[in-house]
Amino acid sequence: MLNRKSDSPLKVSKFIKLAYEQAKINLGSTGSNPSVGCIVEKNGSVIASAHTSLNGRPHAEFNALNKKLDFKNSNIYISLEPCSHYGETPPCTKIIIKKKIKKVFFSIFDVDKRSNKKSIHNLRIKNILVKNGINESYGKMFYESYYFNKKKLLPYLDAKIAISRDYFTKNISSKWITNQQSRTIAHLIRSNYDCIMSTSKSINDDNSELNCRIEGLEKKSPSIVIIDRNFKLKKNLKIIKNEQNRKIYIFTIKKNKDKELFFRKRGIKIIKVDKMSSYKDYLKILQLMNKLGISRILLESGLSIFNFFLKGKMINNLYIFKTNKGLGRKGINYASSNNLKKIKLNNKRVNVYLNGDTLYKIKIK
Ligand code: AOF
Ligand code: ZN
Repeated sequence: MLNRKSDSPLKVSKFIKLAYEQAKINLGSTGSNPSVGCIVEKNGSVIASAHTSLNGRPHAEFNALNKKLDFKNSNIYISLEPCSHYGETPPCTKIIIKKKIKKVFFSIFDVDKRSNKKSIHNLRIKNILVKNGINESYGKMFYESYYFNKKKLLPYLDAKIAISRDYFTKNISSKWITNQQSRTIAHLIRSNYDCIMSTSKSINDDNSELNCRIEGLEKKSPSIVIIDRNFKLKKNLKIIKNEQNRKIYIFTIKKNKDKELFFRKRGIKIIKVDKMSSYKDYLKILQLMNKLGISRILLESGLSIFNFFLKGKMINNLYIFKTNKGLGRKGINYASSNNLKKIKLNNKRVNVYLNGDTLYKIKIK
């Protein structure tokens, strides 16, 4: 029986919230594995906490319980159902049993068929008390991209765009549209994705690095996918130096032996596809990306490809950084901003101070 007093919903929910704080640490850095967080509590005190390791292994529960501590009769709070399968690591339910944990609280079920709903039976037959569904609606939001990956076998696509008050995405006299504060928040957002997708046009124009320039988060710079239909990416770009040794992929339909050799020497992968025009072609590209282990993509590009993905209903969430000043004659767009203008921004403001700029997060799908 769950003890009413010591397991009050408020207390359980508080510890699950802490587990989510752990899960957030590696969101976007666990590949095709979900980022899970867990908290171990004994007599009201947290005795261990952990999250899924970078690239997805070891799992959160293993990281928390693989310590020389007396876990007997403690409670574990996990953001996702603990796994029950033998995969690349042994089942987390097994270590929970071995460490004599008394109660297991978790938020939502794992959609992976190998583990889905199996933990309840596996733990209860060992006399461990299990309660699921804690802070479930938050969990469904947090794991939306993971559920999407598993169901559709496609990466989850979000987009980020910076615009002036008068809806320009380019400034003829500066590389930047938004201010430094906005750019820092943009780098923080990048750290929650395992891939940034952009085009050769944007990267050639801006010589952008597309990394996380925040102290401590440098290692969280996502992989890069460059959509480069006609293989126009320049050779002398900052990104090509690849100082962080990130994975960089170029998707193209064109052959160019010289360029291929040049980029390959720098560790950049060239992926040739037959066509890059229709939604079907891009769906194939996304499927290839899924096979490469890419799970969460942030699209950062100019308006053309942005409009294409938006119209095709392929974007899930959109971050808009908007300045409070117009660019007037200094503003240019290479494609129409009408789709952007149509997006209703009321009540979509993110509560962050950006010294005059504003961030909106809009759920598109
Ligand atoms: C957990 N805790 O921290 C994570 C879990 O290939 P494997 O063996 O690593 O298994 C991958 C699956 O494990 C993944 O699809 C998901 O079901 C689960 N992820 N489970 O108990 C964790 N990341
Ligand atoms: Zn596990």
